[in-house]
Amino acid sequence: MRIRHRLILALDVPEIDRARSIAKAVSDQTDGIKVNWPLVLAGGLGIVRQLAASGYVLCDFKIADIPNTNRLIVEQAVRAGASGVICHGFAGEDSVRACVEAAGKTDVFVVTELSHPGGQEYTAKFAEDFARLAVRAGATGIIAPATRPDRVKALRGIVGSRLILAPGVGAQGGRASEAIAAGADAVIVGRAIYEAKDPAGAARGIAEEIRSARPR
Ligand code: O7M
Repeated sequence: MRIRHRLILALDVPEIDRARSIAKAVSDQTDGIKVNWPLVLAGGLGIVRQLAASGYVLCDFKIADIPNTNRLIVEQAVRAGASGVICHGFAGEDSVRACVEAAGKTDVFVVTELSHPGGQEYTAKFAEDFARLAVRAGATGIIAPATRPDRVKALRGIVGSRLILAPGVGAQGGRASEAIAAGADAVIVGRAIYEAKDPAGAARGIAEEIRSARPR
């Protein structure tokens, strides 16, 4: 993944036309579009294909099954043109390795500690293990919570130069500048952009805040 703006749009917009127009409006402020179940369940994998025609699409299917099923899911995402996929670490090393093998040149990111309050109940207890697992399995990077910059910093110490993408900015209370200053390579932002009256303006504002935290 090529990081320039340090900003990825979480396009959790189940109205296909609106989703397409928001993606287009913010394309020059973002490094890619993260597509999750709300959009894929509404639009099918065809929407991944369409978005992939004009940029980096990260399929956030939070894959967490046995290795064979993981492989089959990743193959579908790759066939649809995804440049990256996201899997969970809790299904175990063999399951993550199956994703990495099936992905080939496609990026794989492993979720460590979820950004919402419930993420502290279980995932936080194993976040370091998941980060180590991601490194061992040859993943591209990890997902770490922008809502807890101290955790981003701790996980950076484990993953070295692998990428850290941090969701939880805006609607969940995290600040882009703090996540980036703590060591995230990019933030993932959904509602603060797609629910704004002017999504392009909102994306520009976040991109500016990021530049102030870590100038290019
Ligand atoms: O900015 P939001 O809160 O509207 O959206 C955040 C997006 O990031 C949304 O698509 C979530 O599914 C995702 N996300 C989290 O919010 N927290 C996490 O810990 C992990 C993710 C994620 O992207 O995992 C890959």
